[in-house]
Amino acid sequence: MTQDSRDESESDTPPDTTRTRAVLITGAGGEIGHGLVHSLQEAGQQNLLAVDLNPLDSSVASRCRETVVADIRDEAAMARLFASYEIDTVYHLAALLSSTAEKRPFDAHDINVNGTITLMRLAREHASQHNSRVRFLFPSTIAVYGLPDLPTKNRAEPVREDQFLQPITMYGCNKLYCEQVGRYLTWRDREASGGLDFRAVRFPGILSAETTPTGGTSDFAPLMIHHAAKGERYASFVDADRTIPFVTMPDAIRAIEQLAAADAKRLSQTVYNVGAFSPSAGDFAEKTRACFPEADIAFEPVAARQNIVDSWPARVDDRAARHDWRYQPQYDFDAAFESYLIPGIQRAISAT
Ligand code: VAH
Repeated sequence: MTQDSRDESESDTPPDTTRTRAVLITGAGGEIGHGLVHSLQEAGQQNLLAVDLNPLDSSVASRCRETVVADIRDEAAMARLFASYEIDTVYHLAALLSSTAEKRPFDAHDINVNGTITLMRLAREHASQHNSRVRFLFPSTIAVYGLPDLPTKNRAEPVREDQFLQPITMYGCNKLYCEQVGRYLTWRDREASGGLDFRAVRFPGILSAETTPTGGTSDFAPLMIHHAAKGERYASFVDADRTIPFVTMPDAIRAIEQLAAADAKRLSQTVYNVGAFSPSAGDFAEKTRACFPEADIAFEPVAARQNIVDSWPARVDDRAARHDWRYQPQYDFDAAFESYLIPGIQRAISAT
């Protein structure tokens, strides 16, 4: 190869600045995706690119510039989006959740790890071509924790981001590993003119008034409430005394948006806990019965699923999020029911 031809082949093609700036959301049809697409569009974000394995509801699709039905492991489909737009933010929500992942651990690894790493690589290459930082928002989870036994869990102070990182699920292992790769790449790109800016929120269980969860192990609480609202019996797969932290969907969405918007200089870490309230499954049942006196709720623990809940902290220490990017949940346990879940669920039922 001559010097000239090498120069030509290696020359940095200037980025096409006429391309539209856009935000990419994977798993856009999932529980968080639904709320996030609505919220970003209502905040004026015109150019949302939504990817999901299944066709999106019209309520989501109508708010997006482009929707793509694809598996996130389909590298060509993902690469086409990066080639067609100037993507400055990725919300990578697609994943197999904890209970499904226990049934299909190697599929979970492929989707949750290989799919995520491919997307990080594409985002990073895109950033370096555009001499920019691509913010890569990753919903992580309290499933990255693995407390050794129930007495230790019950005794523990609110758990910090660096404690008890011995997950007992494939999902927890997948998320913990991706957090580490994201942190590493962000650190590695720190002095480059373009690179990845990875940021993760470790979510607890999330309670949505609009959607019902599937495949997760925190599902016992939202399912209890949604079944009661529809007049259906529900048997919780964990016992009444079991406790993990929860947050409402609006607070979860606000959290990930706030972290996305935060000035990088204010971030002292790449991974943040967020919590709001930590009722037991029995507290959920009591509150649900107070709202729906006819509710038929039973406790029929399923050992495999209860063991997972037992390995997750009862409370998380989220002081770093509160300090660095002013995380402040609006709903406590009572307000979550009275001002968000019950009115929201009733609105959804009367609309059907
Ligand atoms: C799950 N909802 O149950 C998720 C979550 C806290 C757990 O990440 O798998």
